[in-house]
Amino acid sequence: MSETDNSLTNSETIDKPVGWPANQPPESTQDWSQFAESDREAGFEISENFQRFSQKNDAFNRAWWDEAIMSPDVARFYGAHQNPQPRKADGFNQWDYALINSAWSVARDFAARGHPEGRREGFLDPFQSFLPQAEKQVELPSIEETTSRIKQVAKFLGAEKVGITPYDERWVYSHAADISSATRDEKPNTLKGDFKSVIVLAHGMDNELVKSYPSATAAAATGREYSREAAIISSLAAFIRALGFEAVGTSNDSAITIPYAIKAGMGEYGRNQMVITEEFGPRVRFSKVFTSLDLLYDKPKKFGVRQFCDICSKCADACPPKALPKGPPQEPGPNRSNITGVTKWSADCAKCFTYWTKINVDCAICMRVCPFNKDYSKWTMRLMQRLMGTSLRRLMLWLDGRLEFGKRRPPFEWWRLMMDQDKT
Ligand code: B12
Ligand code: SF4
Ligand code: SF4
Repeated sequence: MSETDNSLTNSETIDKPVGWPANQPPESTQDWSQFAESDREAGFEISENFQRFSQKNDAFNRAWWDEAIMSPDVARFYGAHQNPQPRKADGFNQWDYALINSAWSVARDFAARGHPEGRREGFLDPFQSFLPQAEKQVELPSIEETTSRIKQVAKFLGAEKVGITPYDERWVYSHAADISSATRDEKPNTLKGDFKSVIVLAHGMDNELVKSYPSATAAAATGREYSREAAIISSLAAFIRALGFEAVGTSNDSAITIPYAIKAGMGEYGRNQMVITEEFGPRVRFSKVFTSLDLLYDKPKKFGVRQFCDICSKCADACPPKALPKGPPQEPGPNRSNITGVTKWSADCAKCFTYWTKINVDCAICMRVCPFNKDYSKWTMRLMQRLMGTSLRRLMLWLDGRLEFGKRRPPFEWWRLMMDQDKT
């Protein structure tokens, strides 16, 4: 990891937030003040309290060591792949669990291949590359052409959207969580390299399935993207390594994704804790490749999400355990599962994850009900999104409710889609 040389000139001239980054720890490898201007552009509010986040404290890992989250339901939830325990309810029968577990299987195979060495790729550890980094570096064309070739390959490999942002150490987990320890103890983060850029890839989730959240049927939409991500991100990292540059593919592991996605121009942050994109709304997942390649960077993209969220609370109202915030962005967040020193909408993730373990499947009601969750292949929906970014936003919010967008569809209807299409 290295400092980038343009940063110091910027930091001298920029009016930095008071006290920030006076907290920069001595072991950091970058001058964090270089990000002050782009933070402002992206709408990030970071205070002198800022601290990097340890993965041991996220809700998934806390469930292994923190009594506030631990319960017999957690073991049942984590065991649902091998031992799904289907029930009669629509969306939770054997067909539904077969679907979710099949959709997850490639991601789980990737995750499991490193278990003997104490690695859980894609969740706690970055993907290993079996293609060696070429000893001779390829001759690069202009930075514009190099960037466009990388984006072209990412799309060819299956990414639906690609954005690039500078490597920013602040979002890299201070520590990873160790799968070899029963209490998910901290271990050094193995994401290491002389990184300059982070390539963020977006993977749209299946619209028809997301309509039926929460259910095991709908949760296949999440599993399918983790499985696809694993293949796409590993292949993109392998491509860059074959050109002779460092590249590490990561999914949920290694670093917090959302700040990179926002800076890479994927979309805006919403009250539901997700990046809302113009193409898929919040119905999208992200993966990232860290690389030593110098590339052209994208800019944050704003289209009225912040202003819309200020007048909307559909996600917070619909959340069964009331895990989402209703007021303006705040700092600090509700508990140790929130990063310190960032003013933002923060969820009570212990409540969220505890709800998942009770229903024995992941939830995404807050994604389904969001008025930005629409099918943007239709021009009418694109028009609605446009109007949501104007002073007509209150009318659009009312219309969204009136037309019952975001209403849950019974999961059994998804199983009949093909039959219904064949009849017409
Ligand atoms: C752990 C985790 C969870 C956990 C616990 C979170 C926690 N705080 O412990 C729980 C169970 C809550 C969860 C639930 C969901 N998750 Co989740 N989750 C993650 C994961 C793996 C790590 C995030 C993390 O480290 N959080 C710990 C600290 C940092 O949390 P925090 O301070 O509250 O910050 C949150 C946000 O405020 C934001 N954030 C963090 N730093 C900053 C800084 C700035 C400036 C801003 C603006 C935002 C921001 O990101 C954090 C997301 O948890 C990420 C992938 C990744 N590596 O980032 C996916 C991720 C955030 N999840 C995702 C999704 C979609 C979901 C769900 C809808 C589930 C589903 N079926 O897919 C729900 C939504 C719940 C909700 N409304 O929050 C997506 C979001 C995609 C998007 N469109 O933005 C991600 C990026 C995974 C992916 N592969 O794409 N998740
Ligand atoms: S995923 Fe479900 S439980 Fe978690 S915040 Fe969203 S609506 Fe609430
Ligand atoms: S449901 Fe409303 S408040 Fe929540 S993220 Fe979507 S637009 Fe924002």
